[in-house]
Amino acid sequence: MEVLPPQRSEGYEFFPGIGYYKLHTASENFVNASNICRNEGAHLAIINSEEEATVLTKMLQKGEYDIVWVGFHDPRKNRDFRTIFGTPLNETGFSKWKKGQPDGASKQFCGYFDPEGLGDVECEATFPSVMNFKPLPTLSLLGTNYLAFILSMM
Ligand SMILES: [Ca+2]
Repeated sequence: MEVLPPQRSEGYEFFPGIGYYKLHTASENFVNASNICRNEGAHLAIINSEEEATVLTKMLQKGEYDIVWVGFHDPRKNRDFRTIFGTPLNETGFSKWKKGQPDGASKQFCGYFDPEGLGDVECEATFPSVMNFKPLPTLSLLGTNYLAFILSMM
């Protein structure tokens, strides 16, 4: 059986059962942050559960950051928030808006996360970002410990 671990760049932390995350600390606008993630074989984090939101909160608190880009936006500028892969936000498993958000009807089309929830903001704003990739399904059959072992050997 051929095992191909996902691409991995430096600095990703593994959270068992959830995935690999990295806090990209340099502030970028949404498009640049998204491209930087893609170049690392990852994507802006898409939060699928409270547990995953907790992971992001921990990462922010460790770095003492308030706000990060995550992988959702309003691509048609009509308040139909979707992930960067096109899934409606309310189907992701985590769509808890921060109190008062979203509030940027005519000008805030990109999505952020902070420990109080999700928000919309101008895409030209610059923030750190959380990059994520999840173990490939074929590899998860082998168990996450095995995958972590493979990656630790790279
Ligand atoms: Ca807002």
